[in-house]
Amino acid sequence: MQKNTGLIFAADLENGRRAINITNEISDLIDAVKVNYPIILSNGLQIVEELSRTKTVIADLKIADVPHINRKICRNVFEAGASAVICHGFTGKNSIEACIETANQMYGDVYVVAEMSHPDAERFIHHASKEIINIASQLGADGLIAPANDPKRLQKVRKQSKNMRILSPGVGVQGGGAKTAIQAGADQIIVGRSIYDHREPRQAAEKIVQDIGYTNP
Ligand code: 3DU
Repeated sequence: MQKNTGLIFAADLENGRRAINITNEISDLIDAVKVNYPIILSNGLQIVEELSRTKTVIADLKIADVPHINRKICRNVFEAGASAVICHGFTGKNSIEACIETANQMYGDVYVVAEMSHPDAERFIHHASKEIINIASQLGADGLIAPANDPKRLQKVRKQSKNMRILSPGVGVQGGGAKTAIQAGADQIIVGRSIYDHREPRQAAEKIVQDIGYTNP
Protein backbone atom coordinates (compact mmCIF):
# COMPACT_ATOMS: atom_id res chain seq x y z
CA MET A 1 0.00 0.00 0.00
CA GLN A 2 1.33 3.39 -0.96
CA LYS A 3 1.59 6.20 1.56
CA ASN A 4 0.33 9.54 0.38
CA THR A 5 -1.90 11.53 2.73
CA GLY A 6 -1.30 9.15 5.64
CA LEU A 7 -5.01 8.64 6.36
CA ILE A 8 -6.84 5.30 6.22
CA PHE A 9 -10.64 5.34 6.45
CA ALA A 10 -12.17 2.67 8.71
CA ALA A 11 -15.52 2.04 6.99
CA ASP A 12 -17.21 0.33 9.94
CA LEU A 13 -20.71 0.86 8.62
CA GLU A 14 -23.36 -1.79 8.11
CA ASN A 15 -24.79 0.36 5.35
CA GLY A 16 -22.57 -0.56 2.41
CA ARG A 17 -23.95 2.16 0.13
CA ARG A 18 -23.06 4.82 2.69
CA ALA A 19 -19.57 3.39 3.07
CA ILE A 20 -19.07 3.54 -0.70
CA ASN A 21 -20.43 7.10 -0.88
CA ILE A 22 -18.16 8.38 1.90
CA THR A 23 -15.16 6.55 0.42
CA ASN A 24 -15.85 8.17 -2.95
CA GLU A 25 -16.32 11.57 -1.34
CA ILE A 26 -12.97 11.47 0.47
CA SER A 27 -11.09 9.25 -1.95
CA ASP A 28 -8.37 11.86 -2.70
CA LEU A 29 -7.78 12.32 1.05
CA ILE A 30 -7.18 8.70 1.97
CA ASP A 31 -4.53 6.08 1.19
CA ALA A 32 -6.90 3.14 1.71
CA VAL A 33 -10.26 2.05 3.06
CA LYS A 34 -10.27 -0.51 5.86
CA VAL A 35 -13.15 -2.98 6.17
CA ASN A 36 -13.97 -4.98 9.25
CA TYR A 37 -16.58 -7.56 10.29
CA PRO A 38 -19.55 -5.13 10.56
CA ILE A 39 -19.51 -4.13 6.89
CA ILE A 40 -18.58 -7.58 5.54
CA LEU A 41 -21.14 -9.45 7.64
CA SER A 42 -23.87 -7.03 6.58
CA ASN A 43 -22.98 -6.80 2.90
CA GLY A 44 -21.00 -9.92 2.05
CA LEU A 45 -17.56 -10.04 0.44
CA GLN A 46 -19.07 -8.23 -2.54
CA ILE A 47 -18.46 -4.97 -0.65
CA VAL A 48 -14.70 -5.59 -0.80
CA GLU A 49 -14.92 -5.90 -4.56
CA GLU A 50 -17.05 -2.74 -4.84
CA LEU A 51 -14.79 -0.62 -2.63
CA SER A 52 -11.68 -1.91 -4.38
CA ARG A 53 -12.88 -0.24 -7.58
CA THR A 54 -12.30 3.14 -5.89
CA LYS A 55 -9.56 2.52 -3.36
CA THR A 56 -7.01 0.11 -1.95
CA VAL A 57 -8.88 -2.13 0.52
CA ILE A 58 -7.44 -3.43 3.78
CA ALA A 59 -9.39 -6.39 5.20
CA ASP A 60 -9.17 -5.98 8.95
CA LEU A 61 -10.43 -9.40 9.98
CA LYS A 62 -7.83 -9.61 12.76
CA ILE A 63 -7.18 -13.11 11.53
CA ALA A 64 -6.33 -15.32 14.50
CA ASP A 65 -6.81 -18.97 13.64
CA VAL A 66 -4.73 -22.05 12.94
CA PRO A 67 -2.54 -21.78 9.82
CA HIS A 68 -4.69 -23.67 7.30
CA ILE A 69 -7.77 -21.61 8.20
CA ASN A 70 -5.78 -18.38 8.07
CA ARG A 71 -4.74 -19.35 4.52
CA LYS A 72 -8.37 -19.81 3.47
CA ILE A 73 -9.47 -16.51 5.04
CA CYS A 74 -6.64 -14.63 3.31
CA ARG A 75 -7.28 -16.28 -0.06
CA ASN A 76 -10.98 -15.36 0.10
CA VAL A 77 -10.46 -11.68 0.87
CA PHE A 78 -7.58 -11.27 -1.60
CA GLU A 79 -9.69 -12.92 -4.32
CA ALA A 80 -12.50 -10.48 -3.48
CA GLY A 81 -10.19 -7.53 -4.17
CA ALA A 82 -8.45 -6.72 -0.89
CA SER A 83 -4.84 -5.55 -1.19
CA ALA A 84 -3.94 -6.17 2.43
CA VAL A 85 -5.07 -8.10 5.49
CA ILE A 86 -4.64 -7.51 9.19
CA CYS A 87 -3.87 -10.54 11.34
CA HIS A 88 -3.32 -11.00 15.04
CA GLY A 89 0.19 -11.67 16.25
CA PHE A 90 -0.54 -13.47 19.52
CA THR A 91 -1.33 -16.68 17.63
CA GLY A 92 2.40 -17.07 16.96
CA LYS A 93 4.79 -17.71 14.12
CA ASN A 94 3.00 -20.40 12.09
CA SER A 95 -0.32 -18.60 11.97
CA ILE A 96 1.24 -15.27 10.94
CA GLU A 97 3.43 -17.07 8.42
CA ALA A 98 0.37 -18.67 6.81
CA CYS A 99 -1.05 -15.19 6.18
CA ILE A 100 2.25 -13.86 4.81
CA GLU A 101 2.77 -16.84 2.50
CA THR A 102 -0.75 -16.51 1.10
CA ALA A 103 -0.35 -12.74 0.72
CA ASN A 104 2.93 -13.22 -1.14
CA GLN A 105 1.27 -15.63 -3.56
CA MET A 106 -1.49 -13.09 -4.18
CA TYR A 107 0.60 -9.90 -4.21
CA GLY A 108 -0.99 -8.65 -1.01
CA ASP A 109 0.29 -7.10 2.20
CA VAL A 110 0.02 -8.28 5.80
CA TYR A 111 -0.14 -6.02 8.84
CA VAL A 112 0.20 -7.63 12.26
CA VAL A 113 -1.55 -6.36 15.40
CA ALA A 114 1.26 -5.64 17.85
CA GLU A 115 -0.79 -3.80 20.46
CA MET A 116 -4.40 -2.68 20.84
CA SER A 117 -5.97 0.64 21.80
CA HIS A 118 -8.65 -0.32 24.35
CA PRO A 119 -7.95 -0.15 28.12
CA ASP A 120 -8.03 -3.95 28.63
CA ALA A 121 -5.26 -4.41 26.08
CA GLU A 122 -2.81 -3.97 28.93
CA ARG A 123 -3.96 -7.20 30.46
CA PHE A 124 -2.85 -9.61 27.73
CA ILE A 125 -1.57 -8.41 24.37
CA HIS A 126 0.78 -5.70 25.64
CA HIS A 127 2.83 -8.30 27.53
CA ALA A 128 3.45 -10.14 24.29
CA SER A 129 4.02 -7.20 21.97
CA LYS A 130 7.83 -7.27 21.91
CA GLU A 131 7.84 -10.89 20.79
CA ILE A 132 5.03 -10.27 18.29
CA ILE A 133 7.01 -7.42 16.73
CA ASN A 134 10.14 -9.60 16.46
CA ILE A 135 8.25 -12.45 14.80
CA ALA A 136 6.44 -10.09 12.41
CA SER A 137 9.74 -8.49 11.47
CA GLN A 138 11.57 -11.82 10.98
CA LEU A 139 8.74 -13.13 8.79
CA GLY A 140 8.77 -10.03 6.61
CA ALA A 141 5.35 -8.61 7.48
CA ASP A 142 4.58 -5.33 5.73
CA GLY A 143 3.82 -3.54 8.96
CA LEU A 144 2.24 -3.40 12.38
CA ILE A 145 -0.88 -2.05 14.07
CA ALA A 146 -0.26 -0.05 17.25
CA PRO A 147 -2.41 2.38 19.25
CA ALA A 148 -2.53 6.09 18.44
CA ASN A 149 -4.18 6.91 21.75
CA ASP A 150 -1.18 5.81 23.81
CA PRO A 151 1.81 7.77 22.46
CA LYS A 152 4.23 6.25 24.99
CA ARG A 153 3.42 2.71 23.92
CA LEU A 154 3.46 3.78 20.30
CA GLN A 155 6.96 5.22 20.75
CA LYS A 156 8.03 1.93 22.29
CA VAL A 157 6.60 -0.05 19.38
CA ARG A 158 8.34 2.36 16.99
CA LYS A 159 11.68 1.74 18.69
CA GLN A 160 11.28 -2.02 18.77
CA SER A 161 10.03 -2.27 15.22
CA LYS A 162 12.84 -0.14 13.77
CA ASN A 163 11.67 0.92 10.33
CA MET A 164 8.60 -1.31 9.89
CA ARG A 165 5.50 0.58 8.81
CA ILE A 166 3.06 1.34 11.63
CA LEU A 167 -0.68 1.90 11.08
CA SER A 168 -2.37 3.49 14.09
CA PRO A 169 -6.02 3.39 15.11
CA GLY A 170 -7.42 5.20 18.14
CA VAL A 171 -7.60 8.76 16.82
CA GLY A 172 -10.70 10.85 17.61
CA VAL A 173 -13.39 9.03 19.56
CA GLN A 174 -10.84 6.77 21.29
CA GLY A 175 -8.93 9.84 22.46
CA GLY A 176 -5.81 9.93 20.29
CA GLY A 177 -4.64 12.79 18.10
CA ALA A 178 -3.31 12.36 14.57
CA LYS A 179 -0.40 14.77 15.00
CA THR A 180 0.69 13.22 18.31
CA ALA A 181 0.53 9.73 16.82
CA ILE A 182 2.67 10.72 13.83
CA GLN A 183 5.18 12.36 16.17
CA ALA A 184 5.23 9.18 18.27
CA GLY A 185 6.13 7.12 15.22
CA ALA A 186 2.99 6.17 13.31
CA ASP A 187 3.23 6.19 9.50
CA GLN A 188 -0.48 6.13 8.75
CA ILE A 189 -3.55 6.87 10.86
CA ILE A 190 -6.74 4.80 10.85
CA VAL A 191 -9.96 6.72 11.55
CA GLY A 192 -13.56 5.58 11.51
CA ARG A 193 -16.24 7.29 13.60
CA SER A 194 -14.70 10.77 13.57
CA ILE A 195 -15.21 10.69 9.81
CA TYR A 196 -18.38 8.66 9.17
CA ASP A 197 -20.30 10.08 12.18
CA HIS A 198 -19.35 13.65 11.29
CA ARG A 199 -22.00 15.81 9.64
CA GLU A 200 -19.47 16.64 6.93
CA PRO A 201 -17.21 13.57 6.50
CA ARG A 202 -15.01 15.34 3.96
CA GLN A 203 -14.42 18.27 6.28
CA ALA A 204 -13.47 15.85 9.08
CA ALA A 205 -11.07 13.96 6.80
CA GLU A 206 -9.48 17.22 5.60
CA LYS A 207 -8.82 18.27 9.18
CA ILE A 208 -7.16 14.92 10.04
CA VAL A 209 -4.98 15.04 6.93
CA GLN A 210 -3.88 18.54 7.96
CA ASP A 211 -3.06 17.29 11.46
CA ILE A 212 -1.01 14.48 9.95
CA GLY A 213 1.00 17.18 8.21
CA TYR A 214 0.23 16.18 4.64
CA THR A 215 0.69 18.97 2.17
CA ASN A 216 -0.57 18.66 -1.34
CA PRO A 217 2.47 18.42 -3.65
O1 3DU B 1 -12.39 4.37 16.79
P1 3DU B 1 -12.69 4.46 15.31
O2 3DU B 1 -14.15 4.60 14.98
O3 3DU B 1 -11.82 5.49 14.65
O4 3DU B 1 -12.30 3.04 14.66
C1 3DU B 1 -11.07 2.46 14.79
C2 3DU B 1 -10.88 1.32 13.84
O5 3DU B 1 -9.60 0.74 14.07
C3 3DU B 1 -11.88 0.18 13.95
O6 3DU B 1 -12.08 -0.34 12.64
C4 3DU B 1 -11.19 -0.86 14.81
O7 3DU B 1 -11.53 -2.18 14.47
C5 3DU B 1 -9.72 -0.63 14.46
N1 3DU B 1 -8.82 -0.93 15.56
C6 3DU B 1 -8.87 -0.28 16.76
O8 3DU B 1 -9.71 0.60 16.95
C7 3DU B 1 -7.95 -0.61 17.76
C8 3DU B 1 -7.04 -1.57 17.57
O9 3DU B 1 -6.20 -1.84 18.52
C9 3DU B 1 -7.00 -2.22 16.36
C10 3DU B 1 -7.91 -1.87 15.36
